[in-house]
Amino acid sequence: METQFPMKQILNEDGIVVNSEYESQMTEELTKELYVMMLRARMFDRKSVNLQRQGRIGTYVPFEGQEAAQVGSSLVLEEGDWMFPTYRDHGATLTYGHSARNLFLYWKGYPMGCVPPEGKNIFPPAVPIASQLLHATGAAWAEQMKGTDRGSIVYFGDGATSEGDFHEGLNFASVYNAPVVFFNQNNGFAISVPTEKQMKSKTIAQKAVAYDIPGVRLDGNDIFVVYFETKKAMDRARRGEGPTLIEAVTYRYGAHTTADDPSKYRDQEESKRRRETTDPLLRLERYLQNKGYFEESWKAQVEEEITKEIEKAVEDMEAYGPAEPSDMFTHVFETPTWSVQDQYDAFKARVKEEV
Ligand SMILES: Cc1ncc(C[n+]2csc(CCOP(=O)(O)OP(=O)(O)O)c2C)c(N)n1
Repeated sequence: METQFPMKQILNEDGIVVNSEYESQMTEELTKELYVMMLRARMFDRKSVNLQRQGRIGTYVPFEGQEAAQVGSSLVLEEGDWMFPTYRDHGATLTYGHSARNLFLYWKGYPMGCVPPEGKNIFPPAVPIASQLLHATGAAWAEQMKGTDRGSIVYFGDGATSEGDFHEGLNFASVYNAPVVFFNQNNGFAISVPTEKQMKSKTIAQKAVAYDIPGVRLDGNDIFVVYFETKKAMDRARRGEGPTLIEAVTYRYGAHTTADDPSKYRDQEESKRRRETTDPLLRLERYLQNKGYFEESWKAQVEEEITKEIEKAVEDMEAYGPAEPSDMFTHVFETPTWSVQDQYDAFKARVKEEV
């Protein structure tokens, strides 16, 4: 199966082009944009982890190591396309236009943190694993029925491919030829379970065969291959040729969330080695250097601008006081169902007991 679904790569770890298929489109402008967006995503992620450690936001889900997969795939979207992220995809949502302030507010417990800017079709992060594949398929199918050329991209992890919703989403999208890009980030783990303990399939891309749709396996730390192959899949969807399953092979360096300890289930030397060798940001920096596009002063200026943007977002987030815990009940339905009301009542009784 690995030979039928070989891992595509454009840029190797040393920042050298090993596949010239898209070289004419790899302009200095695009390369720098990809770099800036990846750097921004990384700085946002690191800031969020620090904010959580200082108790200024709640539990956070880091994505360091997955920047190329998230930024490269989201930068191909056009206004009106739909994005269905998980809890780990802030690099993608930020690149597509979500505000850093609202992303911080989400992790502070504010429902308004889920609200995207006007005109950006970004769904709230899906916490139930794989549920969003169905939403993405439905939205794409609706666009198809309306006769637009808009599509959906949906993000999910390797663990999500063992859920029923994954199979229902792919099957339905295949049958209805819905314009969806199923974008899998295979980061090697579903919390603490390594991919090889979770499934016997050698790749995730091969799962596309069962649904008679294209399956593509990519080096998810190579932003060029992610960008151009996602663009190809999205263009295909827009032309009415149906869904694609993309497997971006990547790695998360840190914990599953700030609430767990990766040293309990993973060799930390391995994470350290990978940071030094396969880091997506470093790889693009090497390419920029090889091309003579890179200057330290340019990087310093970009970092300064991003720092300002992030600090302003933190300041804006902190202007909001602590979130209201009852929001989790009052923002579910306009008129609560009996089960939500029951849970709310039990919550209120418990809080009273504890005060
Ligand atoms: C339906 C459902 N089952 C179980 C969980 C508990 N859970 C939270 S994260 C996670 C692992 C998900 O792994 P993966 O899909 O690979 O995504 P990753 O977190 O690695 O990005 C599980 C099982 C859940 N959130 N939803």
